[in-house]
Amino acid sequence: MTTKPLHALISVSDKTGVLDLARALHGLGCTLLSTGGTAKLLADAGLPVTEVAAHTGFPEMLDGRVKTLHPTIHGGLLARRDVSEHMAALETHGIATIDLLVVNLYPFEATVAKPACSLDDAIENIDIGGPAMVRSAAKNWKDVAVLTDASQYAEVLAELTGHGQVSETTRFKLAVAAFNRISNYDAAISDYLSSLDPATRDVSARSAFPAQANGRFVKLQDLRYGENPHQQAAFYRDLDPAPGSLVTAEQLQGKELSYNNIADADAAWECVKSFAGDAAAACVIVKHANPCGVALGADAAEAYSKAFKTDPTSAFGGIIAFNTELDGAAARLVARQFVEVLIAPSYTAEALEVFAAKANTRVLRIALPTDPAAAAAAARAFRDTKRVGSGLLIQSADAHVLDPAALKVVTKRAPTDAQLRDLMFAWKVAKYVKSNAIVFCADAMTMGVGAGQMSRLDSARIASIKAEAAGLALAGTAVASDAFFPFRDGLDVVVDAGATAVIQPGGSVRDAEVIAAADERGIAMVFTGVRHFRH
Ligand code: 93A
Repeated sequence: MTTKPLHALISVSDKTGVLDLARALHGLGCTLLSTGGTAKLLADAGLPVTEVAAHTGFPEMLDGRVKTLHPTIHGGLLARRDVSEHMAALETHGIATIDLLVVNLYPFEATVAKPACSLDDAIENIDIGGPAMVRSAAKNWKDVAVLTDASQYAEVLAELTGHGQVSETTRFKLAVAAFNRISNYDAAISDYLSSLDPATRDVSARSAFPAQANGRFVKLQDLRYGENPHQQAAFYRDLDPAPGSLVTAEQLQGKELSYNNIADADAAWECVKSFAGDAAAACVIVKHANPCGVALGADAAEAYSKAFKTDPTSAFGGIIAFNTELDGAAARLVARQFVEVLIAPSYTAEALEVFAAKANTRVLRIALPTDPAAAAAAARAFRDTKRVGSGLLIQSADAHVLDPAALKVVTKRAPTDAQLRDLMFAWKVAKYVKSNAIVFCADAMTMGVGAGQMSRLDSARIASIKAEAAGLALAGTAVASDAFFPFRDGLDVVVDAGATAVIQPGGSVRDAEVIAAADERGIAMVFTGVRHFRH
């Protein structure tokens, strides 16, 4: 790149900040070349600008489909300034170099995100000339600076103003960003088109699982190691993360997050978020991806105290999430135990002070979504993935929210209102417990959690053993089972332990046997018709 860009080509759909940029470039002595709409904007602002059509001697044609696809443009972008034959060829054909390219593309992603978008709209918003120029400029990064996003304008202008040129490092970074942008853009087009039935092309019947799955993620941070120290790892976010998701967290203090911290923090945060609107405060304590204590309370301190009581042994070194502001009183209680990660939507100054003394504790702040309906829609749209060998399993998220009206009472005894509340609470928790999940609850608090066993019977036994170890009496508790009881034995274990109400999906071939057992034992049982396996 010469000491300063002599020729800049600006062609942008999103005109944010472009006038200021063009003005500054003009002030630095750059000549300005532009496509129709952009040129008009600059000219109207009094800037001297040459239209690409005048520059190439070829009019924009085909409704703008051909604007910049011309050797005069691509020659000016692609010529290597250090290769004399390249420069001679430009000379022969009267082509001027283009040293700075500013392009953002037709808004394909935003267009197809609109529910009423037709296939024709989508197709017209596939930018061809823009990506072609971006690729040319990015390939020739040694000589050309390519800007593909308004967020890059300030840095580039600062370099040009300060040093008269864009540094090699910045040009390379810009080129990488440019190829990333093109790759994401093409992936969005590929996702969209391959979600259509080729015969009908009916945009209202797009498949959620396109013929090709293009994962697009942006690295948030490198991690010291993966699940184990001999594994390497990094943390990525979706290109367009859902509001209120873990990737939007701000770390206020503490050691670097580890791979397992992040996985557990996500489990805790997703679980605690599901209690929005259920009580003033909810607290979830997670260990090894499973909740080991969940409770609702009048305030954060009460919710935490109850959650901690479920399993004080496992809570050691846990990940603790609140769905409400953490105040000083709650912080002082939490600070009595060893906490790996603390998560809340906000903290009082007093709470932060308590943890400032515990410099290692990772404290995360995550803003709750401001629009719950939009957040629910984003949750439903979320695709859950799991690698298997050289394959990828993709499913829609388990975003099912149980409506109490959908419950089917299957026993002679119906649950009381208090039991119903506990059953609903237990069911919400069970969704976040690894299968086979058995969750005992009472008064909006987990009393025993059995997780991740190959046999439901063992999960039931473990839940009651843990309750006993924690000194919690299970008499009169409500129990959730994430999937149906295949035999009556599991039900007998939870009733023997003291449960008087059970919530489960139903659907076993032996439902009749299990219902008869529940009636025989005199408990209330409801079926949800929905299962919450979690592996
Ligand atoms: O229709 S195109 O694919 N054909 C082209 O030759 C072309 N050149 C630039 N679209 C093309 N562009 C795009 O036009 C740019 O990527 C930019 O998004 C847009 C700017 O047009 P205007 O300056 O007329 O608003």
